[in-house]
Order: sequence, then structure tokens, then C-alpha cells
Amino acid sequence: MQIGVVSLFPEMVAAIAEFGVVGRAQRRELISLDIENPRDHTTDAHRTVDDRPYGGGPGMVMKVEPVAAALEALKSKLPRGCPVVYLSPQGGVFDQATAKRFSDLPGMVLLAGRYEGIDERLIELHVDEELSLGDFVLSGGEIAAMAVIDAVVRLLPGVLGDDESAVQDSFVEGLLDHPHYTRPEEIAGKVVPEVLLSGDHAQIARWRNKQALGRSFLRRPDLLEKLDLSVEQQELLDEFLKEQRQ
Ligand code: 9D3
Repeated sequence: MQIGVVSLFPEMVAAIAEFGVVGRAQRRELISLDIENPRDHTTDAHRTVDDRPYGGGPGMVMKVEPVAAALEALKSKLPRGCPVVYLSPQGGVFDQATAKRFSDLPGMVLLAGRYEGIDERLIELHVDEELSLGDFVLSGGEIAAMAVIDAVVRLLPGVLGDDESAVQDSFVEGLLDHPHYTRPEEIAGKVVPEVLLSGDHAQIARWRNKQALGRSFLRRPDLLEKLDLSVEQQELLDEFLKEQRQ
């Protein structure tokens, strides 16, 4: 997959391709990452990328011409038809389904804003999709672009090893994960649940499914409402809630 990013802080975005899963994907040439700085596409002596908002008010707005030129530079390097995605608090919320959709594309261009955002005409002329990470305030779009890159790249074929595979047991999809434990067996008076030491793989799977359902019910009821629980899952959840009350 060919990924393009427009950012006034290119070094910040480049860091994503140095570490971990995305770093390995770039070294193995499963992805390419091209970053264009609008400042390198200015034509004035001061290299101006922002200006005051028409209508007044605080803050600055990113100018059309340098951002449009940066976008065009990327579009000439990437496959035809790659979507331009603007990261902004006004976008719909990015989720796993969106990550999956992007992972099926040959490329994508991510546009990270700074200041109060970009001139609205850039959105009308060049942006295909506007996405947010959720209802909190960031200082710019770079961290959001990096989150999208991370979520998408780990879904690409061959990026994850068998050990870390993103392919989940279908039973568990749409739920929170179960708790995890490693050695030692006891620490600070806290012990590992006995079933995990039993070697009974059917019972271990049952316990993990029950924990995933119970935690999802308690912490993220919105996730459970989207699912149609099987009779078996409903029984496991009832059992979790009974044990919870004891
Ligand atoms: C007048 C209020 N403005 C500043 C507090 C609004 C504002 C402008 C620009 C708020 C945030 C930003 C920069 N944010 C992003 O570029 C951004 C973002 C976010 O802030 N939260 C969640 N997802 C995203 S995606 C891009």
C-alpha cells in the first residue's frame, strides 16, 4: 500500500515508520510512506502556509495553495483514485470497519491540519472523506494520521506474523479482550485464575469468552448492543454476572 501524508511536521509522521509493526512493514516494502510539507510548496519569501480567518476571530487557517500543491505532488506519485482523507474534529469517527475498508485500497492520502484547520474550499475541492479520532481536542491532525496508518497497516496481508495475527476468533469479534496473565503465578498476593493453569483448553476458551462478554457488558454496553448474542453467549454472560454478585 502506498501512503501519502500532508503535514507541516513531517518528522513527526515519519517516526511511525521507524518502529514496531509499521516499521517492519516499511523495511519489507509492504508499504511506502511519502510525506509532503506544504511549506515546501510555498512561493513567497516567508514561506507562508497560514493566514487570518475571513470574518475575524482567533487563530489562523491553512492556506489553499500550499496544501493543494502538496496534495498534487503526492497524487502524482500514488496510484490513480486514492482517496484524500482529512483528519479533523468535524469528521465521522474512525473505527475498525473504516480501517478494514482502507486496507483494501492500493493507497491513500492523509491530510493533517494545524492551527484552526484548513480553508473550507480545500475540503470541497480535494477531500473525499473527513475523519476524527473522537471527542477530544488534539493540537493537530498528525497523531490522528499516525493512528490511522497504524490501524490500517496491521491489516495488510503479510504484515503481522502468525503469532500476532489480527485474525480473531469470530466469537470474540466486536467485544473487549479477556484479561491476560504471565509469570509469576503469584505477585503481591494476587494469583492467576486457576483455570488458566489447568491445561484444559476447552475450559480456558470458555473462561476467556465469559470474561470478554462480562467486561464488555460492564465497560462498553454500546458494543454489546450492536451484537446479537447467541444462546451460549447469553448463558456465559449470565454466569459472569452471577459470579460478579457473589
Ligand atoms: C476553537 C476550537 N478549536 C481549537 C480548540 C477547534 C480545534 C481546531 C483544531 C480543535 C482541534 C484542532 C486540531 N485537531 C485535529 O486536527 C484533529 C482531531 C482532534 O482534535 N480530535 C480528534 N480527532 C482529530 S483528527 C484531527
